[in-house]
Amino acid sequence: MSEQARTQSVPGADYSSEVRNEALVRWVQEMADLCKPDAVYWCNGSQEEYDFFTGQLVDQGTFIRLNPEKRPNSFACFSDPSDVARVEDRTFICSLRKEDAGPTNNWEDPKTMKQTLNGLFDGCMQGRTMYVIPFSMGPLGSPISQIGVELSDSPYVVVNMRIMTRMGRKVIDILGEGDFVKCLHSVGAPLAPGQQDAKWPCNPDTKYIVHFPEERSIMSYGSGYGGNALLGKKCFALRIASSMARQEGWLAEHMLILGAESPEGEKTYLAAAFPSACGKTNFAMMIPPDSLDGWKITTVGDDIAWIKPDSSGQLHAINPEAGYFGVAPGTNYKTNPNAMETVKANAIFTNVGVTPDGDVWWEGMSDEPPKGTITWTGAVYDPASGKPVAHPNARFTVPAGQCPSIDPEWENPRGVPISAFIFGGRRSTTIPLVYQSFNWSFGVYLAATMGSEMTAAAFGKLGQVRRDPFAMLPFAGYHMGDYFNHWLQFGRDLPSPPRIFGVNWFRKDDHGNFVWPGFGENMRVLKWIIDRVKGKTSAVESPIGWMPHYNDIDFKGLDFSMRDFDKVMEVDREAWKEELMAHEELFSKLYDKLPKEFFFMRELLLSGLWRSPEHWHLAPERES
Ligand code: TSX
Ligand code: MN
Repeated sequence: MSEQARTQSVPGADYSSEVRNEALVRWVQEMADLCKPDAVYWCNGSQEEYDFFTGQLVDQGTFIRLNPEKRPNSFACFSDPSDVARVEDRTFICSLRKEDAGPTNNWEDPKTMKQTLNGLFDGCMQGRTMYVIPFSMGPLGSPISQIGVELSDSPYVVVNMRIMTRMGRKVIDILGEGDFVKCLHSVGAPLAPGQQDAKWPCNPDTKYIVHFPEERSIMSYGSGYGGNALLGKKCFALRIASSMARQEGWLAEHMLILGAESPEGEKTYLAAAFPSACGKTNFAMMIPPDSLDGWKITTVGDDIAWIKPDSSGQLHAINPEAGYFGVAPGTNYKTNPNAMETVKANAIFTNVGVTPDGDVWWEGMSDEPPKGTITWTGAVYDPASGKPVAHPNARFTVPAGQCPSIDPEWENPRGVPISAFIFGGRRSTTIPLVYQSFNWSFGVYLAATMGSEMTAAAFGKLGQVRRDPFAMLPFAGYHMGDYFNHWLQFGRDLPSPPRIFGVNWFRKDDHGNFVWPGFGENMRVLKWIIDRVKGKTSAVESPIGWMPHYNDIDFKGLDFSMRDFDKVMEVDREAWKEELMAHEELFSKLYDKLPKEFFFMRELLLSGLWRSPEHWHLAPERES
């Protein structure tokens, strides 16, 4: 590459000559030699730079500038129809030993994989610019934060990374001569001289999302979408970080973090894991009902938590992200008013519809799209077609600080103290609204065996339960059995580990109707959880854990009878025997590394189910 091509073609001073980190400079040079871009640009992270790249994406036809009166400083774009989601079957954990990746991850020998990838990356950026994107996962300079550098040939990645992470020159200053996670990304679509670029360049035939946990690096080829391309999120903050966390004695989890403030002003922070399609972002931004006067929810994060014990053993969590990359369809002023307010400005929308007045629309935003709305495939919406306006996995990218419920401590470098963990799935039967595990070990068992019913036919059969341990199945960077053991050991090392709870907002009655109203009303369940953590309320021992009596939950202002409560809390012994037997599938898959404790806990839970139900009635104490 010529010296000429090395210079910056876009605004901002070229600071590359001032970068002191020799390993970084060398790696950028090596990757530029491999990928052969026309130019290399070091991102500084400024607003001017963001405006320049979004403007360029508009000129190229990739971005549509939305109506500034309706959606200031916001853009919409449509991806290639072949590039709409994470590609799990193309995702690899290339640890040195296959048994370290485990049976739930794709594995390839790192040497072999590097050979394949070096072939693909050779010349893959011809006709494009390689952007050097330094980013911090977590507040700048926090002891819990980690630094990465993504090299990408996609300006879409640059502008999304500016929202989703702390990005730019300031990260280089903090990095100094320290270590960073190497993230190489290409859309895999080199341009011949004079070749017209696609609006959404990608490689429709070849995609690889590859992690090298021992050397803490990531190589992603062929996709420009979401978790495939914004490498700070799933690839780094979950897959690579989970592997680092196991080695170093902390946790990198697929969890939201929220604060709950009591009417007296007492604050409790909780972390919660849910599989996809359970409304995780809605829960993180929930607005409690007025009838529970004075309770307030604040949002620290909606997707990922990095958790470390301090010297006294108290856990502290940070949200490593700086933005939300949330699913748009289904988001509206009823399901999540805070998200609707958050996306009012400075947002990037991918694969939503665009209305004739230059705003966005997606399924669930309102009953009908405005006439003449353009769908994510670029066609005028035709209700007769049966095709949706927005792709079901359409996303908004937006700065976290714009959320009205953002927690004042969300950027505290020490993190927030975590008092409890919550795990939940979408289950129409069997799993009660809320229960507290007997102890840390049973909590780990609960989380490991968590499952969710399919809402779309995309994965398996409709209504079938899919196990998604800790909501981490696609995101653990190592063997899931080792992961469970890490959780067990992590708890043993804490003087008083947080309490662990299971929840299920999705239980249905015999007519197929949801029994629990959900959404803001979930605050009533949270209140019981917090009371339990503080030792302020009673509970009854059931075969699966501790449960509230009807009277222990504050139903003030909600029409929810004791009969409703019994329905949503019922522990059907036959159904639970089947549930515990169904855990076998997961157990046999992970057998060689599954904690021994799991087999004993399952037996203990089974033995408890033989007791007659009179021993753990949930109705308030009977009057004598
Ligand atoms: O996000 C949801 N949450 C968590 C909110 C804080 N959803 C949406 C899930 C899809 C992503 C829910 N859906 C929740 C919930 O708690 N509960 C339900 C089920 C439900 C759906 C509709 C109603 C009630 C329950 N409607 C009426 O009662 C009118
Ligand atoms: Mn997620």
